[in-house]
Amino acid sequence: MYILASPQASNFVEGVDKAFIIIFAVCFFFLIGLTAAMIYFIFRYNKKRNPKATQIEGSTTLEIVWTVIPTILVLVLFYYGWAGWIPMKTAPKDSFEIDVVARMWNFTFQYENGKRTDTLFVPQDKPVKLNLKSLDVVHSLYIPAFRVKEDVVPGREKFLWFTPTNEGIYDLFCAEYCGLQHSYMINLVKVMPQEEFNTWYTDTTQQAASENIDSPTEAGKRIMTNIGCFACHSQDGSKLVGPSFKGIYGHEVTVKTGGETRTVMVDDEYIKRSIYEPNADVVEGFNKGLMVSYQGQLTDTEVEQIIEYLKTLK
Ligand code: HEC
Ligand SMILES: [Cu+2]
Repeated sequence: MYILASPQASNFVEGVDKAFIIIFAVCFFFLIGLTAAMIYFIFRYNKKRNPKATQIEGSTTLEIVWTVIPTILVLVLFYYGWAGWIPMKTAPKDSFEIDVVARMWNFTFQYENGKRTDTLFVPQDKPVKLNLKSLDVVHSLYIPAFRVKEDVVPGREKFLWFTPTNEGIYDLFCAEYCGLQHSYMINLVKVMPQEEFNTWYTDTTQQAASENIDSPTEAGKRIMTNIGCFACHSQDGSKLVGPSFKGIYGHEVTVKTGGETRTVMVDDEYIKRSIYEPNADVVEGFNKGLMVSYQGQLTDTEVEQIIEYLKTLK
């Protein structure tokens, strides 16, 4: 019973596990009971023991019993499911809000102060509300240890909330098949005591670092890792969903622009356009529409840092 062995780390664990155990117990009881009755009937009423079959005309009492008991059972199951589900539908007003952007194939977490991460950092014992947004197809955000799961649907506002109750690191998955690298949409949730979280949250040196402290190439690589470019682009020359980044800068590439095929030089301008309007120039041999625009998600400075890093991939 995986769910019982799974860590229990949010306010929803009790309600969900209770519903699960009750449903499981009822199913288990009937599985054993029906199997036992079947085996008994096979022996008791076989041809040798019961050569002459009895004709049974029907029984009102029996019919009432087997209608009333299952109805009550189903209503009990419904009640526990409902009771565990309803609190998930309204997030407390004072929730700490985090925007989640899902795309093929990663989740990015964006905080109100501008911090952006690929691990979800949350404070312990405080309600957290995730605003879910998808840029391409349907994804689903699933945190087993918190017993929460919600589809992330393009063009629709969805949310999910929870109060983490235990410090620690837990798994976070995409639970809706969303294409080739779906199984790589695995991230982590880190639950920290409030004070530690505050220190992490207000520490903007990491942010500053990506802008000026460490070298622009390092910053570029980190941004690309965090935002998930390497899910589709390799750095070693192998072809994934998109072309490899190896040796891309300064080389010529054949692209389709509109209906027209042309050869262009990969320079700053071209890369910037590839990031902001990926479908303007489509590289020959690759599919249009897979890469969605990073307009609004990556600033000009960040794009420059990405370009600096791409230049190093000879
Ligand atoms: C969902 C998969 C996917 C993700 C994620 C993705 N790309 Fe792409 N990318 C593609 C595909 C497919 C192409 C080729 C088709 C085209 O040109 O639109 C492409 C093309 C490119 C090109 C042009 C390559 C060339 O050889 O001319 C660049 C540059 C690029 N992407 C950069 C990025 C950067 C930077 C990121 C992260 C910020 C990123 N891509 C994220 C799929 C992806
Ligand atoms: Cu997904």
